[in-house]
Amino acid sequence: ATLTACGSDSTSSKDGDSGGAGKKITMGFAQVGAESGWRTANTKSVQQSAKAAGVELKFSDAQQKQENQIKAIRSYIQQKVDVIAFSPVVETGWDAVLLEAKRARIPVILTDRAVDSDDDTLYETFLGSDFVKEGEKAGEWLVENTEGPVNVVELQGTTGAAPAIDRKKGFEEKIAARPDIKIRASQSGDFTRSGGKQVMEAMLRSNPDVDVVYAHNDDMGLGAIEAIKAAGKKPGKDIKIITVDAVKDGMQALADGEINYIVECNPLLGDQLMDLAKKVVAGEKVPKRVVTEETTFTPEQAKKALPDRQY
Ligand code: GZL
Repeated sequence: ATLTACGSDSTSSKDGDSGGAGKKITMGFAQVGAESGWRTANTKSVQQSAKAAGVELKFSDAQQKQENQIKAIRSYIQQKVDVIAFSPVVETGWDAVLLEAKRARIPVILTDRAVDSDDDTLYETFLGSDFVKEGEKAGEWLVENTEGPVNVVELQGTTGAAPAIDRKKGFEEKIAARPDIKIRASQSGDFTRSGGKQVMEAMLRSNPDVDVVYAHNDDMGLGAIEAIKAAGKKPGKDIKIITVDAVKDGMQALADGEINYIVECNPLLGDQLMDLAKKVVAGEKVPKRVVTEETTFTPEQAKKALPDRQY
């Protein structure tokens, strides 16, 4: 019988089906961190799907530091895993380590976030959302649901991260249709609740007449709600809030009327990732880009969807 990474006989593999006669594959996954509800849900999805797919998973949390992700990828190369998957915390600075993986003949799958490398032979496929489209959906809602001058403050995601760059891009493209919608301040809250709260406190002091907050994720939007309440204003009423993700806490605030609109970003990438990994290891052709399905939510839709939300 073929020995698996843990040295046991693959036919007796304890974690689900090892895919018939196929060898049980080992995946090295370098996760960004645990900065948000979205990330927690994404981690759970990867771990549960690996178990269900009979994939041996080596997992690391980089605490949002690129050097930790690079270290983790290097260790997976040394351990000679069958496939490496990761969500690049920022877009730049990956070519060297991805070249090492290529030389070691270990295929790489990008999940969730993208790299800006010109050499797309450095990864087999990129599975994740279209962040520009997410920003466009947020901008479209604002254009269609406000009249007259609108002062916006923007809570950006992690500086240099694909979702932060692209959600800003898509939003700005759409609000260009309304010159009376102006972004008065824009700063990174690093995708965290505390970051969103701190930045919003400062923004409220310098922009007392702010009408709308556009937060690149629910967690920063929830932090902004705390700051808005502390300033004696009603979130969702005095100051409207648009966020991205649609994790449970965000959807609850939406149902409660403290957030006005959420653009969904689906973290449940695990099953698709394991399917792509098995194909890639088997040498099968896979699409270079797999875009995740996702929607948008109003308060009414959130009330209906909340009971069934998995995360
Ligand atoms: C988006 C993902 C972002 C989420 C944030 O796919 O990379 O990172 O929107 C998370 O909540 O921190």
